[in-house]
Amino acid sequence: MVALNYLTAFLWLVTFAAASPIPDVDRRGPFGPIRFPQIDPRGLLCKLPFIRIICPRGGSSNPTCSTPIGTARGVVDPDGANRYSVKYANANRWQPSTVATTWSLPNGSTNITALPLACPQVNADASSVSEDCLSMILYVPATLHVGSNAPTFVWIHGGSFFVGSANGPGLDGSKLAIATNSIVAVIQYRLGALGFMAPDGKTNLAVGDAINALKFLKNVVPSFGGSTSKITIAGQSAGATMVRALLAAPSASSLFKNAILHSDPMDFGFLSTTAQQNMQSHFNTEINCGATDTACHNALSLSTITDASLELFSSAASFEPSAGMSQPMRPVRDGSLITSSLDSASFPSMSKPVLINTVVNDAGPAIYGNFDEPMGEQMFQAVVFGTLGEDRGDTILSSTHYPLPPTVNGQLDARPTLETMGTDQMWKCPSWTFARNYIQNGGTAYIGVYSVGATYPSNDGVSFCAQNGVVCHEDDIQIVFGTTNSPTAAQSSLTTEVHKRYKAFMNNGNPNPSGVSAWSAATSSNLNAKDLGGSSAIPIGACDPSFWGAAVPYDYQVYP
Ligand SMILES: *[C@@H]1O[C@H](CO)[C@@H](O)[C@H](O)[C@H]1NC(C)=O
Ligand SMILES: CC(=O)N[C@H]1CO[C@H](CO)[C@@H](O)[C@@H]1O
Repeated sequence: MVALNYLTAFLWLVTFAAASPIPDVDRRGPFGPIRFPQIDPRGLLCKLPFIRIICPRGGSSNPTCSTPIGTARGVVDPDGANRYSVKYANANRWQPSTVATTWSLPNGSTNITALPLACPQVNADASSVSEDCLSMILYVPATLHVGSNAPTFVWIHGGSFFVGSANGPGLDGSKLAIATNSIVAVIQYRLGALGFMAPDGKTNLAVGDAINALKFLKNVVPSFGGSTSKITIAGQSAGATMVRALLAAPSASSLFKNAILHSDPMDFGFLSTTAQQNMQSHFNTEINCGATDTACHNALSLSTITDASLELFSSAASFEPSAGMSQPMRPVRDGSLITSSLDSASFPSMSKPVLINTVVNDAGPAIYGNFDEPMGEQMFQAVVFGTLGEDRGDTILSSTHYPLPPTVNGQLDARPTLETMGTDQMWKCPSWTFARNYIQNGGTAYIGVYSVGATYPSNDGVSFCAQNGVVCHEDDIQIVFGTTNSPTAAQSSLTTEVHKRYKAFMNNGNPNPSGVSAWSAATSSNLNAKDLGGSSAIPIGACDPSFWGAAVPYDYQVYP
């Protein structure tokens, strides 16, 4: 039993905590290694002599823009767009944020070139974070002017609601902004316990931050040439879960028009209030402050809070199984901000067009990052049972969906099967189930699967992800942003295609501009999943409605 628990814990731990910067640092949680990246803002890179030349120098060409809340001052980004870092909201510790009413640089800075400091998180150098972190970076093509009515693409970074920032690798929005003739806004929000675990029981502070970012944008984008009625929200991994939370928040509905989800781990529903309270009391014990003792909360050092946050991140699944392993602190179905679960059990009527994307090997980093040796059948079964429990494990193992590969030279390696299963369970099948529910409730959904990617820095240590034809979790990010280093022809071509499609989608809710192949909307009889990077039909496999979500329930069905 001990061995099983250990495996359970192993499985998804590494998965998507690594949405941002390099290098990864190993930390040992109670259940095994957790890799969290260290912050390496481009600001630091710019200090390296050999990179300096491509960084903005300031002085020669500093764009300004007059907004209703003051003059924006920016720089020309190395990749060509005008770049403005700005604080969009203020918040006291564990209080709801409020939208900024004057244009100010992030964190009291006076340096227009500097990028925002990240929100406090584990393994970050004290000088690279600030609690005053509700900032965003705007990338604006120089050709836009008041009246252009350009769309805005709001990117919400991933990182398990625990790490990450607007400065993550590949997130320079300049090329995307220019290619789509849109404003790209890369936003930050509070992470971990600071964003989700107010000791007095307030929840969803980070979701409130994202809503305030949208309110801020709605107010200022016209000054930059943006249209208030063409705001698209997009995110990857936990960032896509945030997009899902915004789709479930009636108060956010008027703030955006379309949504794009990349690799949302939809197997996890929003937390129930009971789960939240259970985790909250654990956290309050950890910080040793009374629930409403504000003086005690404010006296806590940031490292005390991030340590307690890490403790909760690592242990939540052991005492609150519904929390799961990879993003235990996440949006809560609190009945006020988030009013529906947006899963098969509860779906209000939907109207916004959505793109729902995953990548071919979303589970690659989790499986191959944890198991670097071929895996025999016994271990395979132990992992399946450890991850899914007895009932679901039995159904999986007795189905025909997940055959083991043939033995080669006397050796079996079950990892490819496990990787397919993990991708199906956490990302692909629940995303497709979501799409079916979405369209049955009135919305329009397009499903995509990225079959060409660019290895994200956090996957560099996982050799599986470097293989030809493998697209690991996060490997779509640089394709979308057009920030792949030395792209291959296939990567360039997909980036060009995606930029065309996303531009059309942002403008009219349909990713089918002329000159690209048809991407049909999902219907209840055919999801029409589009191969992004190839032209294969994407097999439905175990995402058949009778299997995942029915014969084998998702976590959100096991723990409603
Ligand atoms: C402003 O920030 C940039 C980027 O981080 C840095 O290179 C530069 O030295 C800073 N300038 C000042 C005056 O601090
Ligand atoms: C320039 C500036 O005001 N930096 C501040 C950023 O935030 C940290 C902590 O919140 C302050 O200590 C810095 O002075």
